[in-house]
Amino acid sequence: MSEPSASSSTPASLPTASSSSEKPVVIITIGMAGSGKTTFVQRMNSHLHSLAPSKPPYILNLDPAVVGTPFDANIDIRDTVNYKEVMKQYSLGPNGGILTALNLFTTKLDQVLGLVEKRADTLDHVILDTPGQIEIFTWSASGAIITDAVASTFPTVVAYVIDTPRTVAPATFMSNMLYACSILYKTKLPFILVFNKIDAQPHEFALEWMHDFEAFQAALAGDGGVRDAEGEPTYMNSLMNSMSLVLDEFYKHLKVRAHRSLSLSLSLRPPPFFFFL
Ligand SMILES: Nc1nc2c(ncn2[C@@H]2O[C@H](COP(=O)(O)OP(=O)(O)OP(=O)(O)O)[C@@H](O)[C@H]2O)c(=O)[nH]1
Ligand SMILES: [Mg+2]
Repeated sequence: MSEPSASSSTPASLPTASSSSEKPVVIITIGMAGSGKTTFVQRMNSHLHSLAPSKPPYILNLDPAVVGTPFDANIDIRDTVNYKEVMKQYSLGPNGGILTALNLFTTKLDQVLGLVEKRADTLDHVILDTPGQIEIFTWSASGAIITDAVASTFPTVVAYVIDTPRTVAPATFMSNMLYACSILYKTKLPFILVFNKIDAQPHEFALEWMHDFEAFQAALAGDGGVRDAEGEPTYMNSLMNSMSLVLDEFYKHLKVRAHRSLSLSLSLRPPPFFFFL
C-alpha cells in the first residue's frame, strides 16, 4: 500500500472542533468485517499528520484481534488484554474472546478517558478503531458503555464504513443500510456513511439508490425473484420495497462520503472524499 499524497487523499472536511478551546471531536469508526475501518483510520491519521501545522489525532485501537495496525495507536486494547489468553482461560471461541477482551478493557474506561482528557487541549481529533465483527461493538454492553461514555465527554460522530464493492446487489445494499440505520437510532449520534473502496467500485449507484427509491426498486426488480410461480410479488420483494420507503427517511438526514482508503499507485481516480449532503 503506497502512502497517498496529501492533495489526492484529503478528507476534505473531517469533522472538527470549531475552535481550539473546544474539546476534540471523537470519530468512532464502525463497519462490517473487512470494510476498511483500519485503513480508513490510517488514512485520516496520515491526512491529519500532513496538515501544516500537523494535527496528529489521538488514536484508540479497540480491536484486540488485529495483528498489526498501520498507525501508532496512543491507546491499544492489546496492551491491556491478550484475547487469545482470554479464550484459553475462559474456554471461549474467537468472538467470545474478543467480546470478553472488550469487556475487560471497558472496566478501565475511566482511566482511558482520563488519559484522553489530559490531552484534550492539544487535540482536534480522537479516532476509535473498532473490532472487525461489527456486532461485538454495536450490540454488546461494553460497546454501548464505551460509546455513551465517550459521547457524554466529547462531541462524537460515527463514521460507518461501507464496503462499496460488496453492496452492489440491492439486497446486500439494503441489509447494510438497515444495519447503519439501527446503529444511528441506537447511538443517536451524528452519523456519516463512508462509501469506501471506490477505486474498486464507483459509488454512484449507491447515491442514486439513496436519492431515488424508485431507482432502487427498479434495481430490485431487475435482480430477479420479484414474482413467485403464481405471478404474485414474492414476500422478499414486498418486504424490500417497503423497507426502501422506510430507509428513504433515514437517507434524508445523513451525510454521505465516498472514500478510497487504499491508494493505488496507478489509480487516476479523482480525490476520494467529497461532500454529498
Ligand atoms: N481497493 C481497496 N481496498 C481497500 C480500501 N480500503 C481497505 N481496503 C482493503 O480491504 C481489506 C480490509 O481492510 P481493513 O482496513 O483491514 O478493514 P477492517 O474493516 O479494519 O477489517 P477488520 O477490522 O478485520 O474487520 C484490506 O485488504 C485493505 O487493503 C480501499 O479504499 N480500496
Ligand atoms: Mg480493522
